[in-house]
This record gives sequence, C-alpha cells and structure tokens, in this order.
Amino acid sequence: MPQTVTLHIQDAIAIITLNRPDKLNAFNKQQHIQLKSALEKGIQDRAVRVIILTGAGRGFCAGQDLSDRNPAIEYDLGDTLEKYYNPLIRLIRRCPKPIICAVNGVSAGAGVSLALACDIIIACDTAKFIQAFSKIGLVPDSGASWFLPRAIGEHRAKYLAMTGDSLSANDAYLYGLVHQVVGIDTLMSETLKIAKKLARGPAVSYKLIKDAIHQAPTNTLDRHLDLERDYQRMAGKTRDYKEGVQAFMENRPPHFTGK
Ligand code: LHQ
Repeated sequence: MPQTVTLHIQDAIAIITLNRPDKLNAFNKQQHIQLKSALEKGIQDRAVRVIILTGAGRGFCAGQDLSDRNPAIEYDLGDTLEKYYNPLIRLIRRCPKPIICAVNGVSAGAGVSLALACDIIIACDTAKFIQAFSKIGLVPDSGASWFLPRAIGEHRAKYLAMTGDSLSANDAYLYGLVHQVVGIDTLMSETLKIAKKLARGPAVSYKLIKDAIHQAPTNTLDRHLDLERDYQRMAGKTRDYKEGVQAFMENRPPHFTGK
C-alpha cells in the first residue's frame, strides 16, 4: 500500500504529513485510513504532547480526490462523509492534545475543513483556502459550514461558500482564521517553535482549555461558569498546578510533566 501519510515522532511532537503531492494531497480512501491511523497513534502515544498536521509538496489538501469516482455513477456522498470524513473531523476535534495545522499551500473543499478542525492554524504566505464545494454543485461539508461562520462570521462565510473564491493567507489572517503567516521556508521551524512551547506545557490544562472553548458557543454564561468551576477544580488537583505556583514563587521556569 503506498504511503499516503507519514508519521514522524520526535521530542514529544508527532508530525503527520499528507503525502499525495501529485494530487495536492486530495483524499482517497487510503489517505483517509492512513491519516486516521496516524492520528490515533499520536493520540494514544503517551510520549506525544503535540500533533502537527501538514502536507507534502505545494498543496496542503485539495479535498476529495475527484478522480477517485466516476461522476456518471450515482454515489451516496452522505455515506462517504459518514464513513470517512465525519469520523476524521470528530477524531481531530476530540483529540485531547493540541493539534497545529501547518498549511503549506493550497487547500480546497474538505481540505479547508481539515485545517479548520485543528486548534491552531499557521499558513505559508502562498497558502489559499477555497470553499470549492459550490464550484462542483455541492455544499460545504466535513464541518466547513460549522467552523467557518464561527471563525470569520456568517456573511463572509456565506460569500466564500457561495462564490468558491479563493481566500489568500493574508486575508485569512486578517479574518482571524489563521494565527500566523510565514514564508514557506520558515513554516516548519515556526510551527515547531509553537509545538515545542506547547510540548513543555501543562497537558491536562490544555485538554480542559480545548474542551471549555469548544463548549462555549452552545453554553449559556451560567452553564459555562459552572463548567469553568469544575474544570478549575480538576486543574487545581494536577501536579502541574503545584509545580506552576512553586516555580513562580521560586522565580524559575516551571517544569511541567503533564500530570
Ligand atoms: C486533484 C484535485 C482533486 C483530484 C487537484 N482531486 N485531483 C466529500 C465527500 C464526497 C465527495 C465529494 O467531496 C467531498 C468534499 C470535497 O472536498 S468537495 C471539493 C473537492 N475539491 C475540489 O473541488 C478542488 C479541486 N481542485 C482545484 O480546484 C484545484 O486543483 C486547486 C484550486 C486546489 C489548485 O489549483 P492549481 O494550483 O492550479 O493546481 P492544479 O489544478 O493544476 O492541480 C494539480 C494537480 O492536482 C492536477 O493534476 P495533474 O495530473 O494535472 O497535474 C489536478 O488534477 C490534481 N488535483 N485537486 N480534488
């Protein structure tokens, strides 16, 4: 089976690379299966504290591989989403570890959704984000119509989804979608800087931060204050909390163990 995804683990960081560069890393079944497996390894491996997701070649991910199916045959696209894309987005979203997406080039369709599902997005200055769905008569999927309005607002999301216009990395930054835009030559080093910082951080706290932020949009303030109380109670029982306070009092950097 060709290696459509690579996984490289070093210094508590798992780097997962989509590896179908000739197709701009568009998804076929193999890439789905291998990406899921790489993510599961990264999540389960106790030594891994941060996951980076990126693509090989000049593209990040062009969404579904359109040559993978014959348009003359009627497929149930809902089944494809149910079987491959939705479990993938759920897996990323529920991952207790920080996932950084390093967008190394063009992303389209479900490729944008993949980036949007991650926690932090860094893009190279030539990256593009294209809601390509409507260009082929489809609708945003894999969470695109959920993530996008939350990230950039309803009206911009509708414009991009309807027109399929390309959003440049710089505009994505101005819209608040992307955390940082860098040159392609420094994409990995800048991503690794953030990953290394997070890999030294309080892992339980990160898991709870992700969860609280995910729940915020659907919670009332009252419910959310209760959630924060409960999560702070949990965080306050970790060794990292004790270490954090002690390090502050001793005027030294904390040594977090993730426990
Ligand atoms: C591709 C693709 C591609 C195959 C580039 N497939 N080969 C979910 C469930 C089920 C079904 C339907 O979909 C979904 C969700 C979706 O993701 S729908 C959206 C699917 N994606 C697209 O419609 C994007 C199609 N690609 C493009 O519009 C362009 O390729 C972009 C704008 C991404 C990049 O344009 P360029 O930089 O000009 O590159 P290119 O078009 O020359 O592509 C390079 C090669 O990659 C080329 O192959 P070739 O053999 O000629 O070098 C393309 O055919 C191939 N490729 N995307 N999705």
